[in-house]
Amino acid sequence: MAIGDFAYAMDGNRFLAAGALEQQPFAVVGIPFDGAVTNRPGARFGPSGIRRASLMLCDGMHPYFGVSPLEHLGDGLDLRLPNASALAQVRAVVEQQAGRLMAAHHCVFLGGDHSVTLPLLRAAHRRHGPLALVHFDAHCDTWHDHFGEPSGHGTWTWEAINEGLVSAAHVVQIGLRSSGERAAREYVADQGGLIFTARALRGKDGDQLGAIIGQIRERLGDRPCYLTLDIDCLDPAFAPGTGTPEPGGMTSSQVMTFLEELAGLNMVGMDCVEVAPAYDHAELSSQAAAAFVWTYLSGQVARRQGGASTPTGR
Ligand SMILES: [Mn+2]
Repeated sequence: MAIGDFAYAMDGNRFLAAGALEQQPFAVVGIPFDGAVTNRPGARFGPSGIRRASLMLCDGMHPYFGVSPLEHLGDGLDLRLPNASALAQVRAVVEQQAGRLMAAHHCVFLGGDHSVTLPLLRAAHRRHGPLALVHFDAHCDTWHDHFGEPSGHGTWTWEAINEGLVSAAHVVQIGLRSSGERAAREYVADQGGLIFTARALRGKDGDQLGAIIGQIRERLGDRPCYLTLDIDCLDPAFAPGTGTPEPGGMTSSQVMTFLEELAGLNMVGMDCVEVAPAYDHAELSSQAAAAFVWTYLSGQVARRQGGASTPTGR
């Protein structure tokens, strides 16, 4: 079997039971790769888990945005990745294939571990220039010594800033709480970006997040913005199915509030990473991921139709 002919999770399910890509403006694409994790592997099965969990969302209007993204969406199935452990080689293939898809569609990528975000940002940067970044995560991902290796799933934010893919002052990290030395934990803030730790979000939801959301909107403005959502931003009570769980995290409803209220930003793409179904219970993590992706897509469909600032639901 030649390199590039193999995919782990081509199980025939499609996100929201969407059809082929064809002329659809929006695309969901899987990246079944978990060769750069530091703890528990399994995120290569994230795309199939999230797709399976999305099936009951397929026939409904979004209750807040008043649209159904299914009519505007195709499923590009999974990227064809080399069956390799060489991270640079896998990333080069991801960047090339994702770049082609981004040229034709507004894409949401289903990881895979978080190392895939770096080539996705490289591809998005080539189209849009230096990006704003909204980054949900328990982890800062700004380490540059990855347990003795230069790169992994915990280094991509540092690499993206230092490659100039993202504008450091326009990086926003939400939900951070893992252990780590100060230089890594505070790196984004030290470079001029914004960090809202899980501790800073405790007890706040709905309107209580208004000041933070206003600060994010004001900072990011109309700059092209990429959204990356590590499912481990959620507390393990909401998302146990992930490789590197960190107790004390965000609730599903907090994340939903951010996704709804930030839908009016100039979003150019999203990924949802680190769902590892083997550690899940009752598909909680896959269900959360599917609902987050659906909400993002609904917000972007509404925005395209001119309605993200005046949703029809409540
Ligand atoms: Mn993480």
